[in-house]
Amino acid sequence: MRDGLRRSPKQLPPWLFYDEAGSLLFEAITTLPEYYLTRMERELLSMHAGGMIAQAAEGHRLRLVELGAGSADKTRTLLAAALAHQGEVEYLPVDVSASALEVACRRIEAELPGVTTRPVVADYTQGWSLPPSDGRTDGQPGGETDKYATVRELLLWIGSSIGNFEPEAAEALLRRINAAMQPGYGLLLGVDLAPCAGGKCVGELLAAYDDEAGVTARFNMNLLVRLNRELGADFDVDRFAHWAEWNARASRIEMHLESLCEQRVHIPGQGEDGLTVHFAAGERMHTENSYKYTLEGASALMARAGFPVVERWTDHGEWFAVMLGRKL
Ligand code: AVJ
Repeated sequence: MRDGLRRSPKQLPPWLFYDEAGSLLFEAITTLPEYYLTRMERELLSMHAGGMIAQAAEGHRLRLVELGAGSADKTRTLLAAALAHQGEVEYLPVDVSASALEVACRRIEAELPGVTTRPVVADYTQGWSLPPSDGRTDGQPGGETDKYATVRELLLWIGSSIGNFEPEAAEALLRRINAAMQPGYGLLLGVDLAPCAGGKCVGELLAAYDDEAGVTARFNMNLLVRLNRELGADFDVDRFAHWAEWNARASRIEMHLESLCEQRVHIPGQGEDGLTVHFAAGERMHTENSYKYTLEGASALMARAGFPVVERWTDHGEWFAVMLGRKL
């Protein structure tokens, strides 16, 4: 945070949004009329879950691994389809929040008998290791009665979380994941698509990040509330405002916090670590990028990372896409 506030322009990383209040605000965002992403992805997943599972499995038993699972709300239709496919399924949600994982796993095991959950508490950008499959090792038969010879993994990275990464960083992360996978393993990626002729317009995209009810504004501003509470900073939240814009050149939505007047903010620290930050009137502090891809761009990125696309599902207007790639 200190590093980001000393930069010009000032910037803070988006993962700072997600304290308890921020996580609740994000949940509220996903139900906003303007925030089409969650709604459309959920629709694609529930409409095509059977096809996605069949295409990923190709006659093998699947186990599902999910990056940044959170409440795992949208994953349930995929798990239900996997149950229909193979009777039992192992689900390994990876998330930094142990509490979110615990709630999600308890709910899933109660609602979907046959699903065994194995939560993995980890920051997936830092690498992780998965427990072996069901006491057996990958590639081993599941027993005399198992109609599927081998186990395949399907990695879920949905919710368009990829949008928060610089495209090069997203590709590097997928490459690293790919290197740890076996041939045939799949990646199911949820991607929010860039505005285009015949698709969503910039106004509709921007509205998703600057909603009428002001929930996204509170989500953005909560960052300052958090810094005040956790670091004893003295941000006057009434002197900052939510700002969202579409950066066409970089193909991303940017969120900023705009200083409404010239002001100084103090963040206490030990000894030399205390920091006084000056804001000019109108100065913006960059808090989030949300990259939007074209279908071609997303396919090319997946292919470069070692997951050539085998199938993709989109709505008629091509607002959102779910893409399945497979390691060769
Ligand atoms: C969780 C990264 C997918 O970029 O749309 C929502 C976060 N920020 N509203 C997104 C977010 C503002 C969200 N992701």
